Amino acid sequence: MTITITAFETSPDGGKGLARDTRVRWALEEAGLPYGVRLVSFQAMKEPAHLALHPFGQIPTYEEGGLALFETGAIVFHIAERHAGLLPHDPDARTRAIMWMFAALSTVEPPILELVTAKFVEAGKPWTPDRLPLIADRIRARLGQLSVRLGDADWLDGAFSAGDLLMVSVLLRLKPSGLLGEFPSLAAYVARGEARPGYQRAYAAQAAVAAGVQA
Ligand code: GTB
Repeated sequence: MTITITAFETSPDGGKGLARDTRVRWALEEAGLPYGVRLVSFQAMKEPAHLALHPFGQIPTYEEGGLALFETGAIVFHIAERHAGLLPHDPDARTRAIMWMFAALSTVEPPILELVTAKFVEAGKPWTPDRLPLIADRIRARLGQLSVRLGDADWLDGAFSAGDLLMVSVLLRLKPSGLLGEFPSLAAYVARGEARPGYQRAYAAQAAVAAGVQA
């Protein structure tokens, strides 16, 4: 069955891999699944054809036969459930990997998104200079806890899983802030994720869009 995802026609990050189609591309690469990409403009994302796929007018979306999905957590979970390589077979280990998917999206990502909002969306607001250090400290607290749990392991719970894929994807957003560098074990964890051939292929594919050379 053909898989088609959507991605920004013009990503605001200029192809640095920070838009959320990268994590879906990465999951597809880890699973060894070919996929097509439909690029959408900011205007097209708010039009009825795209809103029928994504009620919030965002990317990425995922289409496979009659199935249409939005939300990267649900998309990565769908891929991981049906293909080898992203979830362990052992039932308890599988549930723990899914737990880490939720942890990435609902516990670690929110303060990181707050930082992005404060820095870019609320850049000139009078409250922003006071808010930024508070948000940074909330992120530091989460990173500290996460680094304790990771310890000197390569991945969060045994072999690489969809939990690591989402956690690394979430942490990557912190790179420009310098906060990740304060936690060397997490910086190394992210680097291990980035070094995976599947991530490299996903990154190259989204960078090709920004460079205007998408296959
Ligand atoms: N919870 C949803 C999911 O995980 O799928 C969130 C989806 C989402 O935020 N999509 C963003 C979007 O479509 C793109 S990824 N935004 C357009 C809109 O809402 O109108 C977020 C993103 C955007 C830009 C950068 N960047 O330039 O660095 C990074 C991440």
